[in-house]
Amino acid sequence: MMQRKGTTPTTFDLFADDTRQSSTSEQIGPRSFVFRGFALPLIDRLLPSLESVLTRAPFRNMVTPGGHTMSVALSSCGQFGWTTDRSGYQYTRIDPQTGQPWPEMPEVFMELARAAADAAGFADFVPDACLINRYIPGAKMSLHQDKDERGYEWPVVSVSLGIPAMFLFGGHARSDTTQRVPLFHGDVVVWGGEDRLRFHGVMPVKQAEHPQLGEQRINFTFRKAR
Ligand code: MD6
Ligand code: FE
Repeated sequence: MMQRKGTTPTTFDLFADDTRQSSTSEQIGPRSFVFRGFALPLIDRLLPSLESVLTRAPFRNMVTPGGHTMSVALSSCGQFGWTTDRSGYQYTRIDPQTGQPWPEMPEVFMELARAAADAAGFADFVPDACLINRYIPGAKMSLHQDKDERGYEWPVVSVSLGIPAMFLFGGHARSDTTQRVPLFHGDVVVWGGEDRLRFHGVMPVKQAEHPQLGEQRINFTFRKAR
């Protein structure tokens, strides 16, 4: 079992009433946790739901306000989707690529986000936006803060699927030192409260192949945008 210096893994039960399974958690900030394998009991429902969302809102490589094409391909589901173009970043109700509302957030996505937030001490989380990111080998996410939401009283819940990645978890200044947190298929990270605006990113993803998802890493991030 992966263990990091300075963190205290604790064992707890997931979904105690049906698919009983234990998992470990690591605390990476006062109100930030990594829940290892937390998404695995739901994986057989998550993957078909993901496919259905992607049929209606396919991945696209967006262009940032600075004119760079992002190496991570994005889609969204829920009431709000996250888009970026030369004029800036914003949440929209309509997918600009299809002219249609973003696909509804699948029930199993909502369940997962809620359970993970609850495990981190944020009861009754009802996300209205789920960003879906696809990292192919070499793709990365530079250090940034998630701050396009209207308020910060709810956490960000981030789910990793597919090939591994090294998550960087920094502080409140871009120059603060970062913790390196390896993330694997099924891991869920939650950061909120005083940690909500901490800088974070993803190092360039290494070449690898996952039995179910192939040569890619899929990340969901759930937020309350409005
Ligand atoms: C991750 N992702 O992929 C963390 N933030 O583990 C993010 O922090 C993120 O993928 C904003 C938009 C897209 C992202
Ligand atoms: Fe982020």
